[in-house]
Amino acid sequence: MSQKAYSQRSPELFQNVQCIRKRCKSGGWNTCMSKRDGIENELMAIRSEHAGPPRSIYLVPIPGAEIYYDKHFLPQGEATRLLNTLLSECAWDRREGPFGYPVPRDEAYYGDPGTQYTYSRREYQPLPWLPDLLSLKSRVEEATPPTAYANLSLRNSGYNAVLCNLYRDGNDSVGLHADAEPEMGPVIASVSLGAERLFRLKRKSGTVAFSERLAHGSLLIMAGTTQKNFRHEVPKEPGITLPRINLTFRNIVHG
Ligand SMILES: O=C(O)CCC(=O)C(=O)O
Repeated sequence: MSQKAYSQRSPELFQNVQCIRKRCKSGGWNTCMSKRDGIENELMAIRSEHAGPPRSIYLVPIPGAEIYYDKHFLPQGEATRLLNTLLSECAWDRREGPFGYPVPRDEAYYGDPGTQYTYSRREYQPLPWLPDLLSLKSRVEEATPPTAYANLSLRNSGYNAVLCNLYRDGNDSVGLHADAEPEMGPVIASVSLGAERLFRLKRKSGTVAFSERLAHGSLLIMAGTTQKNFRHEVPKEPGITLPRINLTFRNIVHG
């Protein structure tokens, strides 16, 4: 784990590590092996004490797609706090679809300057990052498996924008589509908060390749040729009365 990650996860742990490193230096790191071993053991003990549950992200085996899923990405309490904050703080907007009807969900788009893009005749201009979205972005970047980039021979450039979707209840939805605009990178990370909704990935033939109720606090990553070979949707489920927020982190680069 990087120094930055330690300092964000636990300032107290970070201070401990810094303090041990100072002791290493003052005692002559290279000359005293047994002291060094002792310090390494101490560091390992602190690491395991603070590491929390092991990461549970896994690759879902779907030929032609590259989907990673972590059902427990955010602790439940934190996910609930984030849901409530974003429900009230995002600049939710119900926009018109290509045929002049409102799309069946609210949206808000945040990102770095220059990450504007057009989808389905709607132009998305980034609002400046909300602090909660920016810190979540770092954690999503850290959780994204390096293979998502390595398999595509791509440099890991992280994410620079997030599209927030609010499904107020089961009557809101998103129809079958692929996130394959030319300016959009092929690695897309999606955090779900609130009501569990069905997320379906379908082949071009229409057969369902993946169908999962995305859990409160979960992380799903689409990479590889997923957008090329598949489309995804969140269908209407009229029985659902509670809201769901989905945050899709993207990397937008204009050529
Ligand atoms: O809500 C979801 O899980 C999917 C959102 C989505 O497909 C999108 O933002 O393009």
